[in-house]
Amino acid sequence: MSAFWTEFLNAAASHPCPAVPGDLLSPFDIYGSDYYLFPNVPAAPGMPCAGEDRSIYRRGARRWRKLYRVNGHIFQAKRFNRRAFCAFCQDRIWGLGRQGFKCIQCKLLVHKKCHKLVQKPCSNEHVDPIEVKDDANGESTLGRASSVRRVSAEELAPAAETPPAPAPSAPAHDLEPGSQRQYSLDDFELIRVIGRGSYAKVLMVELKRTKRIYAMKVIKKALVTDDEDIDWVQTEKHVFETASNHPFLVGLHSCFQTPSRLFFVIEFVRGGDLMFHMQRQRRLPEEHARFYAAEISLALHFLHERGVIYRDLKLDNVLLDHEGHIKLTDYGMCKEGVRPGDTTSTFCGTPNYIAPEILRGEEYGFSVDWWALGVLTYEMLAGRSPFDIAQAADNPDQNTEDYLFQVILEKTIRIPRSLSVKAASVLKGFLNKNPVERLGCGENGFLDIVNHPFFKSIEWEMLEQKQVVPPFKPRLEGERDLANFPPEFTDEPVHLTPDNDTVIADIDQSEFEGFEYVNPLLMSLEDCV
Ligand code: ISQ
Repeated sequence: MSAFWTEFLNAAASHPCPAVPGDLLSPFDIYGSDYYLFPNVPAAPGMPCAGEDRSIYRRGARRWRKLYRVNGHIFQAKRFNRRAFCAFCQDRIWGLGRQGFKCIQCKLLVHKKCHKLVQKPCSNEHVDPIEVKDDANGESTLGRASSVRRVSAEELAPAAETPPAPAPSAPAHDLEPGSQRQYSLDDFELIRVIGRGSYAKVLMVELKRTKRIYAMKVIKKALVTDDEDIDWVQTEKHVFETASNHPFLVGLHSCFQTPSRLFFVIEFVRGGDLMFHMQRQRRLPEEHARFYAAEISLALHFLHERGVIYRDLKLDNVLLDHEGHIKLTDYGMCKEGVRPGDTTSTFCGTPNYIAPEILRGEEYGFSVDWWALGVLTYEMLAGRSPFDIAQAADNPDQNTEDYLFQVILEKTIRIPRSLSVKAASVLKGFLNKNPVERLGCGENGFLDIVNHPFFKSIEWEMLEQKQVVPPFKPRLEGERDLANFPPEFTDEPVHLTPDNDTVIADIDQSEFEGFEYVNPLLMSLEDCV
């Protein structure tokens, strides 16, 4: 059971905001009554419901670990920074990326290729691995090589299939006059906290030289030195670079690091996220939901065409710019290098948005993003999740993540009667539990979405050029107005805690080599200032 759902359901139980009766049907008969994601009417627009804790709505994405069971061992893919030898064939474990497997119980180390052949059963007791500290010349360290060209996160794919990492930029002192310079923390004034996730904190910052405002995502290295965690940083950076060319994806300004932290400097999107706005609107008119769903579709299609599955579409990750156009953010869950027809299998995402094929443990492709768009569109139109577990707070058996997954897998989704036939049809299309039959996943792919009756009024080319006026313009008084960001973030002190030498001593800095980056396009814009 995730902390989010526990908190969400407990809060729902202790603050029973009355749901609006009548026009909506409960998604599943088992609940007996409707439950809304945003169930109350606040005292004034923008105010929370009585007793409402807004942080409960902001749930984090997770990547579940892939484990391989053989003879009682539970193996996990592992990258080795030290010399390591296979307990089965005794040979050295070589190669880039996750070249070996380690039993999480007895710590036995083996080659990936040998793990199925291991005959010695797991004792469940720790046995000392054959792992030798690297020698001084570092000839055998793999961390250095892998930080430049890293095998993608979880799939144990051959290194050759991984898109090459961008060339690392030179450190500041090596730069030719006139070439791009590196940034450091001193270049920025930290203004406010605007967001927080399990790994990162997002700040609003000012680049002192130009006085331009940016968002800055700050990640503690100590939290990502875990083998499986480190790859998403690299993925996020790659996808940022791809994303910088699309109007509905947040772009990257620069990356830099300190001994304790990684910093992504990102374009600042001022209008807040859809979760924030949905909490104030209850549900959206179809016209508004159509506009957002269409812009999100274009962003997803752009990523898919470039071999990226987004895998973390949710209200919190859809930002609104000052005009009201959407921008997707947070690329840490993305899967790169996916060609048409390719599949992947990592169990990851945010529970409420995870597609049935992921839950069934099947191989999956771009279909999971169209499912998540269905969940999000449902939330916009109905004001609640299609998988709300209304009475779960009272019933510990239903108060679990497993129960939510069972609901996603098995229960028929009921569409509110108040919705139009076309809206109901598009929701049923995206929320088809069979990915082969899902809207956007057939032979015609994205064209089926473009041609769906729900989107009939959309002029797709105009939309992509931001030539369609958004249905809602966020209220903003000036460039630095943070009225659209949750006070639980903006009220937080903005400082970064001082570096702790003991924590830094444990960080393998070679993992982060080549992280520095400056977006050449944004740099040339800045030169115009
Ligand atoms: C850009 N602008 C506003 C908020 C953000 C949150 C996360 C990432 C980028 C952002």
